Amino acid sequence: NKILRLLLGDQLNSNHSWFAKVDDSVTYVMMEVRTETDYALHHIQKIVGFFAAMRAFAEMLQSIGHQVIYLKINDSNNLHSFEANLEKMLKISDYTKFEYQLPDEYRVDVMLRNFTSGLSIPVSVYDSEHFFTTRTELGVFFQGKKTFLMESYYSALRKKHQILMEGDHPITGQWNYDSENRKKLPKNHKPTTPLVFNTDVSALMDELLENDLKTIGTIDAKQFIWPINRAQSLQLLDFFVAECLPFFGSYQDAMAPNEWSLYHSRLSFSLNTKMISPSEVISSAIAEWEKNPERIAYHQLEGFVRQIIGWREYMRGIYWLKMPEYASFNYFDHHEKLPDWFWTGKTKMNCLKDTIGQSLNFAYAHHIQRLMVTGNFALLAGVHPDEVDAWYLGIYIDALDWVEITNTRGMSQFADGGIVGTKPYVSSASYIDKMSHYCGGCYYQKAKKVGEKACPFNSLYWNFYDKHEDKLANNPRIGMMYNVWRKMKPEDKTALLEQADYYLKHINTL
Ligand code: FAD
Ligand code: DLZ
Ligand code: SF4
Repeated sequence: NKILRLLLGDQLNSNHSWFAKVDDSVTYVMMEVRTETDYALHHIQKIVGFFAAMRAFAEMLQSIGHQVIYLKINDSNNLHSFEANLEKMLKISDYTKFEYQLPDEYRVDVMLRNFTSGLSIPVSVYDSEHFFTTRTELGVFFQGKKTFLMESYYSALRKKHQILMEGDHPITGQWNYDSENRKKLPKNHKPTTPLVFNTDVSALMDELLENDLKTIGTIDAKQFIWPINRAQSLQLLDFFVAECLPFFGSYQDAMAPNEWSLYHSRLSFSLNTKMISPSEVISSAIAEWEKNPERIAYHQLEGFVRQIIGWREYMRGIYWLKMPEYASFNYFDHHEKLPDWFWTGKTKMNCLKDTIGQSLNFAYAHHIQRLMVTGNFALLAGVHPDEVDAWYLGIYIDALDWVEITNTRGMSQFADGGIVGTKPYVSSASYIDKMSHYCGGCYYQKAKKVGEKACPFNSLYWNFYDKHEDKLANNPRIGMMYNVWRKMKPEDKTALLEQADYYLKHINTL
């Protein structure tokens, strides 16, 4: 008996039952391959983060006695795709069985199903033992329903897993604390300094430099900021619950210049690679709240639990229910290109300069920056969802198709016509100003709609509604905006549309 087990770069779950005992008949294989580095124009920190974490995981497995074959990016025998490497390994060795864990990505799932269907040895597929829900659970839950409300899935999962529950009721009697969770950062409030790791990854960086990899963004390879193993991931979790959780809910939608992390956990990379599990993240947050209820108000905790039990599991369920069609949805039939400055951050719009700038520097932006700054602008500018997806998939350290596409194409671009969101997340300057300290330092004037230095968000916002009236006017959550638009003086409307047209024609100079 000789088993070959594949481990993908986002399957670094040391608590998986595969690793419960050392078995000499099992060989694990991990590989750094160009098909994975090149499926998007990646941030250098994403590639380094994945490779460093994969290497650390392989070393950890070897140190406790497991047999691991690890193909590095520069190994001369590396054929640079999962299938090609596997095919060769299975040909030259006498493995009697091939095993893999369910991948999170549709593309890899199809590839592995096709690949294994041609094998002459038995194949077994295992769960990745990470998520609260299975791939199909959401589909079953919403069967026969017209809408897919995150809120109802979230409460069902809270009940099923008895998280912050007393029987069938939420412990405080209330599910939702959104009204307490949308505060601007007070002036002169200095958020906690983010914990970063300063790991020296320069040897790995040198290997990457020998390749012709095309990447974006900056890196300090002597002081790599992201967690690359379970111990660092747990350290980040401890830091989060101690320092950030007390403020998480209140300021989860807030934005401020040069504050790249605020009270966010930055656990998405550790979670998506499975170095830590959603269940231990939730348990740790709840335990801290139980220890310090006077320091951590309940709504701060619930706001965080909702992201993980709610949004994360929900997005995964939608992905598996709606793929592969989801990847081609384009509800508004948008076809524009992303402005050039999405790749450089060189724009006079302060909110976009800051958000794109920090994305290039840290491979990270928090949720509201992704949704209401870059996503909002791309939607107002009519950019093709393929372009928007490719940008998000490349630039963020936590970006994996299953959670990137549902958030980008779905929640942020409304390209799914309203599966994950009930209305498009677009705004004029007033929302950005309400939630951030960006507008004060901007070249553009937030209150100005037309003319010199008018904030582009203002005219683009009305232009979007005007252009898509047929698709949006009947939406009960937006009808009100059309009343305002229809009552506007015709000359004001024309001026707004002309302003928007001018900005769209000169988009690269904004
Ligand atoms: P926190 O604010 O600390 O939240 C805690 C955790 O909750 C996160 O680590 C994440 O696991 C989960 N979470 C929060 N919001 C969501 C959400 N909407 N969907 C799924 N999980 C959520 N998240 C990714 O993990 N990968 C992506 O590629 C990704 N792309 C996005 C693209 C767009 C356009 C938008 C609007 C959101 C995207 N998100 C993505 C969701 C969210 O922005 C990130 O999970 C979050 O910013 C990660 O930072 P954090 O760990 O500090 O999160
Ligand atoms: C993101 C990523 C990158 C950049 N490189 C690799 C790699 O070389 N080898 C690998 O196994 N995984 C990598 N990953 C993560 C994969 O994209 C991810 O495992 C699959 O998409 C399945 O979700
Ligand atoms: Fe962004 Fe407009 Fe505010 Fe400038 S004025 S920061 S462009 S919203």
